[in-house]
Amino acid sequence: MSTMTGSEVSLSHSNMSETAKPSHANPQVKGDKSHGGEFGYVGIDAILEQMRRKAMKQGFELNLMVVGQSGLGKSTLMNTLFKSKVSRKSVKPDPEERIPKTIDIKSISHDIEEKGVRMKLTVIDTPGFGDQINNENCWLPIMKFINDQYEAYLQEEINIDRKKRIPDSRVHCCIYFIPPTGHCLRPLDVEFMRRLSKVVNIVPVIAKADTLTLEERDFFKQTIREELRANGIDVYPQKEFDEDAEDRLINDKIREAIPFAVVGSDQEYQVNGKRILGRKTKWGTIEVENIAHCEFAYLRDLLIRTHMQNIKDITSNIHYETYRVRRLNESNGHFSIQPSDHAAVPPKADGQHEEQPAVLQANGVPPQLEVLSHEL
Ligand SMILES: Nc1nc2c(ncn2[C@@H]2O[C@H](COP(=O)(O)OP(=O)(O)O)[C@@H](O)[C@H]2O)c(=O)[nH]1
Ligand SMILES: [Mg+2]
Repeated sequence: MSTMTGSEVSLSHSNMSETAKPSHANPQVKGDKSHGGEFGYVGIDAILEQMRRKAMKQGFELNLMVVGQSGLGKSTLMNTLFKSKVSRKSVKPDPEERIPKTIDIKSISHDIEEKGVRMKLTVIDTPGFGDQINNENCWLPIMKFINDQYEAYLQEEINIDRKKRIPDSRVHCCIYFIPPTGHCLRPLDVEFMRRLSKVVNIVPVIAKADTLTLEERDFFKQTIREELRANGIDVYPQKEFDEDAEDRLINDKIREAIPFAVVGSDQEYQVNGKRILGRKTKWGTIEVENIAHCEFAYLRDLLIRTHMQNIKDITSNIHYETYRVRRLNESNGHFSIQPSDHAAVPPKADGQHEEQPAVLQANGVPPQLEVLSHEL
């Protein structure tokens, strides 16, 4: 399994083939340095340009889910994230129907374009999470929604006549909004993240962080990190999926900084001649993209600028794969195939697979994946 991405691939300049004929090996690629006359140049690095062009043509897709109590600023933050109205403002519930029977999960897609790069962003809003008096099992409809998307993908994938590009509605990342209480996580937060972190990438954030003082914020962040650790909750970026020392270095910094204390706003203001997104108060304007004010920029960079491909790769290679193997094992329960030694999915470090069927419990690994995928 590789989570290497096009943008992360770094090919050192080729000196592999001393005998390669250089004369015709200088593809005239836009933006490429001239290698004319350079002996031994094969042009392998031009693959990057090929990948770039292919990716540009296809565009990018990201499916983000936001979860948290109403009023925590989920819609506002999504609007902030993409500086456009990508998500609807929450609607005040009608007093007659204050307790909805089910959580109504809504997806809203937007096509965004920046510097010629197209991106389809889908925000999946889960209004009403944790709003009821009894919040037991309120994670269930969300878990079901996530699994339903995996199922839809699986059904497309196992079709004999499958589409070249399977429509991807899988949830790539779930942003979980923690209320800014300054105390500790609530049992509901722990329960949700403990269960959901096994099926989806979770990025916890402290909502409305402007309500906390700097000391309160640091203390709360530290408390949350300790509680996540104590409860064996592995949020994104998961340590076990770091691929090398460089990954580990970058991701350790992120792990030390989570949960990001964010402030959202879709209002623009003029500050020192610059237009900024902010929240104007009696005592000043909070600039949401200013890292001296809040950590929104860290969240945006993680989701879009530095880790988007990795978030999608982990969804596909780990979370979806785990689901796929479980489903295929279930429907092929009568097969008695010996577990193979080489796993397609690395085992979960915490070994917590209490809700998985026995075949996964043994080693947390899909033993029959290869054989079954051929059967299909
Ligand atoms: N103080 C503060 N208020 C916020 C923040 N983000 C949103 N709000 C306000 O909180 C209210 C609810 O926001 P909304 O985005 O609709 O919350 P949702 O129900 O979670 O989608 C609105 O009045 C927002 O203007 C924030 O970061 N700080
Ligand atoms: Mg909302």
